[in-house]
Amino acid sequence: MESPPHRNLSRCAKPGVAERTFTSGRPRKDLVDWKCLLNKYTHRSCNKVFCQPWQKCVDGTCVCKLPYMCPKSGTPVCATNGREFPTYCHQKSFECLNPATKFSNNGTCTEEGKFNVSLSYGSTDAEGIVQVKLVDQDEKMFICKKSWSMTEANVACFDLGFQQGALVIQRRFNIPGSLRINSTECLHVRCRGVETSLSECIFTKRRTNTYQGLADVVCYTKDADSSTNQSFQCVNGKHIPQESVCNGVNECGDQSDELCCKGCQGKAFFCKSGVCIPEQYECNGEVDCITGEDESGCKEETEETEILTPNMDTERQRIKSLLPKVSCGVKRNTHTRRRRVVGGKPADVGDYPWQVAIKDGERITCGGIYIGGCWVLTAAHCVRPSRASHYQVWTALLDWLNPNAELRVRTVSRVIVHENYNGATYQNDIALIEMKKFRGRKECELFNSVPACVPWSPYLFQPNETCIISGWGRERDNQKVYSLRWGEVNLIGNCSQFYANRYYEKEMQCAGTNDGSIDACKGDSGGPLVCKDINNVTYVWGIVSWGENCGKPEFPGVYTRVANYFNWISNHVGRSLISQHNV
Ligand code: 4AZ
Repeated sequence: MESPPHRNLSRCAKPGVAERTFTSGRPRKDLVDWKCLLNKYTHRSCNKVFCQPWQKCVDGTCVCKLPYMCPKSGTPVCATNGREFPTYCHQKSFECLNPATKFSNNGTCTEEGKFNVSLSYGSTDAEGIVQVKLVDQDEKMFICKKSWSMTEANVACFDLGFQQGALVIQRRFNIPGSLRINSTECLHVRCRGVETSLSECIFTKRRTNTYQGLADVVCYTKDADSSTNQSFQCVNGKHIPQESVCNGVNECGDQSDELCCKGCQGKAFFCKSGVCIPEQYECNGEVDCITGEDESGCKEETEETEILTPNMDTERQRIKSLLPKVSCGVKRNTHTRRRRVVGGKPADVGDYPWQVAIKDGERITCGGIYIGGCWVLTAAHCVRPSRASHYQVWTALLDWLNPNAELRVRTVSRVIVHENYNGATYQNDIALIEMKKFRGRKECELFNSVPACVPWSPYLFQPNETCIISGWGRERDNQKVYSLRWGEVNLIGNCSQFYANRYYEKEMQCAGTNDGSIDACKGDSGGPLVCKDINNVTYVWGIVSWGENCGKPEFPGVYTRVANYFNWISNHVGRSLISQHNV
């Protein structure tokens, strides 16, 4: 949800998934998902976090976009090399490719104004009291300690060229006594933590009659670092105290201390994707959890906040809102609901607009999932490339004995089976069907169908979440089914306990019910296991693949884990068709 930055949002009801663990400063090793740490996730891992608007997600990593891909609208900014850029996005994209060229100021480049950070009164270049010279000021100023946290300190160190950020912010440096007199004047600074220069943060002038203390920092250098068995090693090599992990604050500087969490401590919000974010990001008008729950159930407040300095964080959000969006997973109109798998219930027209049937010759043999354009996802074991001309894709079908008016039939131009599909183990049981366009047409024109979204991260849905299967497969007593049926199943973790040596966690997903009453069965293969996110957007989380019998609780249904194949799918159908964030 994007909303104008001047409006404040607050939460009216906490979602059930937001789990908080408060501790009293003791290290909480049980907050960390150690297996997840092996993936070495950082702020550039788009399985865990959104990329910046000047980046795109490729193979799980945020990579730099080229400046020309930025939205055109915006005002000029000046970079540290004296070069002007048409917008902040253009500058950040250029910087992403050439990290030495940082942001300097909003507006054009002028001679008199240059932003500058320096450290004074330390014994090395890497430490000292922080001083900044703002663009429109002549003199260097100190920063108030009160506004100074690891977030700001990391940015100051990045600015000075220390790529791992800050080591500590609590060291006292000896400053000349005369300085203490006028140090009631200092700058407050607030950064988001994603900046590479302090000039991108928000500065406000404060006057108080009390000595506030001045911000200082020791930037990280290999020599200064000391690891103990109580410390946590960040992906960038830096060591931080164990008790700083999963607290919402990016102490590492690369966010690696906040991305593999089972819960959060302190003032942090837990995203169910296993990420801790600062509490202030909850209901701040920008989605931070990839699963969206930090901006769900928020109520709008009428309070207005006035922004005094050029706010590059607001500008970043504005750029984000201008990026192209794909439309998927949202039903067009909730049809006038006429009331009416193993178990399950009959579906109505328009209930499952991504569900398709695959007809091979005279029979409907499998299900499939429409994902946009002319593309249908199905199971590899359902199709053979050499039989492409024999297949038909039936869309918007309910009952194949009495076809409804919405039904559309398309022939197939191409079948792509995963190159590592293994018919013996059912590994990589995934295939794409490309439907033929009508002569002279550019699109497939399936007006009664809606594509399901393709999940770009394996962390979008978790075990125990309830999802939906649908299909024309057999009923429990092997009874034939002519009409589309659906049922709710739960995602099951730890499925090797049911299928020892046959279950591949990364590639497969089990789902079922405790009593086995709802299950996919013969004929449902290739069809969808869909899950809805917090905003009711539907994702194809699985493809019906295999299982021992049907409806047996000790043998849940096994589905192809679609998120694992996002890159494979996007390589064939094109990124822009399925990429929801940062095309
Ligand atoms: C099948 O034969 C099949 N209970 C599909 C799903 C399941 C079992 C068999 C899962 O196509």
